[in-house]
Amino acid sequence: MKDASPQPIYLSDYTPPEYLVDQVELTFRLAPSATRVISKIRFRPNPEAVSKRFFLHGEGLATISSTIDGAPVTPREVEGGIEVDAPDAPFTWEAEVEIDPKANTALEGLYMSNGMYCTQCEAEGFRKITWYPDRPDVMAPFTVRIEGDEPVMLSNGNPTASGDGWREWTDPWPKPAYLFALVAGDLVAREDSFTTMSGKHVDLRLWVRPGDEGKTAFGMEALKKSMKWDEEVYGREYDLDIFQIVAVSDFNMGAMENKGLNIFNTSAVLCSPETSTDANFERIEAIIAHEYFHNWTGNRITCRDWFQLSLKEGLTVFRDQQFSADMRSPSVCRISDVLSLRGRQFREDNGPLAHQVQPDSFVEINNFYTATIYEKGAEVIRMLKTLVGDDGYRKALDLYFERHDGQACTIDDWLKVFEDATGRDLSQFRRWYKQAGTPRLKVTETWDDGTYQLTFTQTTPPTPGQAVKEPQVIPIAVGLLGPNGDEVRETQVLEMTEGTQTFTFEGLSARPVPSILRGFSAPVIVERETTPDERAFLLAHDTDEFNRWEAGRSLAKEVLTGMITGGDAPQAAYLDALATMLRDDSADPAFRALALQMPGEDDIAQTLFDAGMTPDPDAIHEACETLKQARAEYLQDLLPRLSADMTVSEPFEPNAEQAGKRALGLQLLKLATRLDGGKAAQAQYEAADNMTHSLGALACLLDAGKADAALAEFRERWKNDALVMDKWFMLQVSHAAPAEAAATVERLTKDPAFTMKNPNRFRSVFGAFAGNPAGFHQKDGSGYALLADWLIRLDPINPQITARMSGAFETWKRYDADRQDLIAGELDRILATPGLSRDTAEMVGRIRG
Ligand code: 0A1
Ligand code: ZN
Repeated sequence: MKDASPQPIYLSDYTPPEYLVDQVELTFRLAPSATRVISKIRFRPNPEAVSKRFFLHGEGLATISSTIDGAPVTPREVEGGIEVDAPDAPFTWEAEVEIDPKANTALEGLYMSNGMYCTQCEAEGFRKITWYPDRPDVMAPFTVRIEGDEPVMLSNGNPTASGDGWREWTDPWPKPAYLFALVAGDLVAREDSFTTMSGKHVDLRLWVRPGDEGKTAFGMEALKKSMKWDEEVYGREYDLDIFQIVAVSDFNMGAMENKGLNIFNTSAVLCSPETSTDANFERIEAIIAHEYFHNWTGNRITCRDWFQLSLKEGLTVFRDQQFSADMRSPSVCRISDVLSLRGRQFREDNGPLAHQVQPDSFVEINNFYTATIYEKGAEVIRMLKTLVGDDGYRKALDLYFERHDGQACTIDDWLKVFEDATGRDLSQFRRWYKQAGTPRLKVTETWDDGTYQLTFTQTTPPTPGQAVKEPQVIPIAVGLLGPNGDEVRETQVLEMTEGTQTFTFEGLSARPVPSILRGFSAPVIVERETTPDERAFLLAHDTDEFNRWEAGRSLAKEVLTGMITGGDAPQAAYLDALATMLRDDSADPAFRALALQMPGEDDIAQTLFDAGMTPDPDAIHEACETLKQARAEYLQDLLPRLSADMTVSEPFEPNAEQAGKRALGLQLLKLATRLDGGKAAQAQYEAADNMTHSLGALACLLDAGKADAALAEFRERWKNDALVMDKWFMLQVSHAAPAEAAATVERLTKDPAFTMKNPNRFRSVFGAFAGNPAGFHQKDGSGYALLADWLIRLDPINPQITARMSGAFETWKRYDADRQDLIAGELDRILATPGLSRDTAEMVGRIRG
């Protein structure tokens, strides 16, 4: 157990490493409960060091022996590791330690999943494997020898030697320890190859447990597409003889970019039409790309320290977003990215966990793998690209790779590259990294005889530890539409740098309708008084697909907030606009599906809170149900024709075109279910030959209260497929009626297939519970107590997942005093738990405030 009252680490305290590493040689003698790790490491003093202390990180290591240049040494135990007297000259450190992978339930370091050995070293897991300067600015080539009787034994780099009961791997590229990986067990591979742009042959392997071979085809294709795309778009070529992916069932996150040996959560790589939805395929394609792209943005160029995490993560998310946009529909991808940004990052940025893209301090780095570091980090890069233009961006990236290859860098290095490549001063832009909180952009306008003016005022609310904010550079993409719907001014990027700034458009023949923040050109909240008619006009005419969607979305939100607060609810305008949009057969079905999707209940709660009101989760739920019913009734005449049009007659392909049709088909089925009590859904469920259809139908049957038979059938059919069973758990919780959600969770946790040791299974129940706001926020506090009980139980097993899941409470200050008291009580109960992990203590402490 970690210390419960740990001290923060500060960016300003950074000092260079005292010793650098020239070479690492590791030998693993595998045994489930007593693995021996023998290390031989060449150190040399760092000429840039400010002290001479020889310190090695380590956690839970039983040291068998340690020597320097062959002579035994006696290390001194200090906080977080050991100190040893070492020469002020190059030397060789050798140590043998014993670790217990079988007892490792935290899934960090070397652990066992389903009988196979695997590792997770980011951020600070390597120190649980052996003594080492476990910091990303210490980079070294590794040679790894694995001894054991496992049929497959893998590590980073290229295979260099093997014999009976051992394998050797050599990674020539210097890397930080967090990119180390080892996997051993009974695995089978899908094999393929790729020829790089300079003609080099690369072997590709996707390793899975026997039985999962049928779920590897799509992942392999996605990998090859990613490799090609990175060559074509960024000029980046792969740099080893082999690239491997391994699927692991017990994994805390989605996947990990270990050099040449990516490790994936099974849910982030395994898929087949029978077992996976279109959404799964899309996510898998993006994650495979993300991890592959890290080879250059993260691995070849890594982070100096963890305060720079967004240097690799923001950039790599941006790159995977670009890739998905190229593989699929750019506007549909953009809308999905913004939905996720608003749902996760804006929520984070507007609560007690708000933090900078480059934080100044942290307690537990594992708690900083956040939507802000990842998704806001990607938005910041997207803005940078908008500001410097495509050519400027490409020049800067070329310079980045040329100047910093093989280095551990900072966000300032990154910005400097842009300054040097484009001649632009980015000192004000840097505030995007240093100021937390989502800027509000107030818009007012004037019209006077052919001259139209837009005035913007930016304000960013205070966030924890940061009361005052300076104006940021905001690229605002704007287009103007004439009264007949024609575009009278094409998209232009207005560069806002002041707190308040006016932009003038001359020579217009009539007052235009503005389309502001096209493509969501900056991660801000636009506040502008408009009429429902204007939104309906934009939904009908805007040439910018994002803003077309946005107009419909804000209209829906206005209807809902009006219904809840007794204010104006322009339902007629909304329904009419929706029908017009749906009838537009020239619009991509995927776009229409997104436009038909209801705003989430959490989104409405945040909107009400932002407007100075106290959201009532029950009232929000009621309003959503009422509007869903009204939509079904209003649109009913359209349903038969449109549903028929969405039929896919070709064999299932997880491509964007078919997926779009199925997505719209499912939205229509939801409407139909409100009218026919589940008849069409039952028929679809019975006829389904792919998971998108069966799961979508099952969700509708749950909403109609007619799912008992289908749920039982589904369970029986899929009881041996863990990833499908996760869906079975999740769906029941997310579709439970508010008053039944907690009881559903309790029932499911007693199901023999429930286990809290598997992060996917735990999340499928409790993540879904937190995502069912009316169920989670029941007035009597039963939802809060239930989640807190399970977090307290999970913490000693897996602190990382416990800390992440405690984020369910992050919005507590939005709610009424009674709910706040109930939540505060649960947060205090968690905090008072003896031996609480550092991860959970930090998160719950920050949420409690
Ligand atoms: N770097 C990985 C994600 C990751 C982060 C932390 C982990 O353990 C704490 C594991 C994986 C990525 O961006 O995909
Ligand atoms: Zn990443």
